[in-house]
Amino acid sequence: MKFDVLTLFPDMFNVLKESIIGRATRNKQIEIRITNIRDFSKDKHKKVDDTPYGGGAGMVLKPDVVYDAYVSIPKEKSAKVIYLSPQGKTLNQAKVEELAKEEHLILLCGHYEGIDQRVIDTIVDEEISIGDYVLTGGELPAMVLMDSVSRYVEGVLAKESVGEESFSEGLLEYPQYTRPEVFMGKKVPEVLLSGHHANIRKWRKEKSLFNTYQKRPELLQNRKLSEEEKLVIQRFKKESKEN
Ligand code: 4GO
Repeated sequence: MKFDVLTLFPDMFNVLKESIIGRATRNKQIEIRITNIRDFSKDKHKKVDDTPYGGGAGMVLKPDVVYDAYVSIPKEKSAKVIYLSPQGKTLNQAKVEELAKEEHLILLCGHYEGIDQRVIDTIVDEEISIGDYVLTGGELPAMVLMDSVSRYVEGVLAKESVGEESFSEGLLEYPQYTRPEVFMGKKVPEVLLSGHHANIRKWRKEKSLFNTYQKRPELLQNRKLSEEEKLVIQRFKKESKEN
């Protein structure tokens, strides 16, 4: 997976040198290249923005500077250009999986009041938002997107850890425990010490369903439930009425 980022704040992306994404970059499983939009200013003062036509507060990124930065990126026709913006479709796990199928993503990060609409209309294939709130720039959303997508790239995570976690089946994660066996008087659930793999699978599945039912019931609405899952949820409902 190749990521290109267009930004005015390249140093913000140093975050991605840490941990799993840093390792994936060094292992060449993913490639992250950062282009500083300011390098494409034609101005002797390296100006990249200007006041908005029609008036109003703040500054707008100039279309020609953003366009020249975009053109400088070596790319195939298949490269997909994403603008991180509150106006975009909200990123979720299904969207992450879809983006992971791409070979090359170009992430455009705005700042200030945004980018001249004409260059957005010219180069952007898709607008994506990481949630319904406004940020000072598209850099954090771009990093969120790269992190979530990179998890699906072959070799970035240990085998099997991709499919098993929260949302992979449209459900929340089951609780995890590690040593010590007793912590502040609380014991690890007995079944996890039993070595009985079928029972452990069943317990985890029920905990996933219960977590989802309790914390994010709307996720169950958007998911096809098996007959067995429906029965388990019926039981939760009955138990919650009894207590
Ligand atoms: C993206 C960009 C929020 C998001 C942004 C989001 N705020 N929710 N701000 O994903 C153009 C100038 C957009 C600042 C940018």
